[in-house]
Amino acid sequence: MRAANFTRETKETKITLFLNFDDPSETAIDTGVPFFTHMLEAFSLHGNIGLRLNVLSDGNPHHVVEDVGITLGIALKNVMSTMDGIKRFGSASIPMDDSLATVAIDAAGRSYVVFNASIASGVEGVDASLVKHFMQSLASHAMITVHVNAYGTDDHHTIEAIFKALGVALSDALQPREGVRSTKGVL
Ligand SMILES: [Mn+2]
Repeated sequence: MRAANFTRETKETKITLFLNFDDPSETAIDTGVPFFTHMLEAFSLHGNIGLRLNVLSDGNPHHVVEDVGITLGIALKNVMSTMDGIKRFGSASIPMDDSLATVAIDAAGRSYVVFNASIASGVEGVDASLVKHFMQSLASHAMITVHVNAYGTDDHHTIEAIFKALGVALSDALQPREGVRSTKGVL
């Protein structure tokens, strides 16, 4: 099964996470930051990714978003480590009214983030720098490359399109595929 559990506890947060690419019905998300919960629900639903996530925190959105990114990244790396071969590349371009987000992923052990998104002020403390920080936390712990390009006039739409595209792109990249998808012969 393409799934992994992970629990991470610091003085700022305690996060329990179950990530399951084979059963999207197993989803229950509560981060304590309503907009961020909404974003992860969009990620899960549109990516067809099961995500059970419970967060106890000091209520600081920065701590919650960063630490969920780290925990999700570790769980994702664990899922990939159980797979014999994966498609490796995944991408999605998702519109939402005025906004368009494109996310491209290379899940091959190389951690890198390029983040180009026009987000004016964000929603409920989830601003552009925090969305970027989430991607960096995720990418550095999962050892994946993530490119985000997004524009829009409504920050809610732009951020939501990014999270939907992230889910769809990730689901695409983690499709099982025979053999090692690298000219080096190893990922
Ligand atoms: Mn919404």
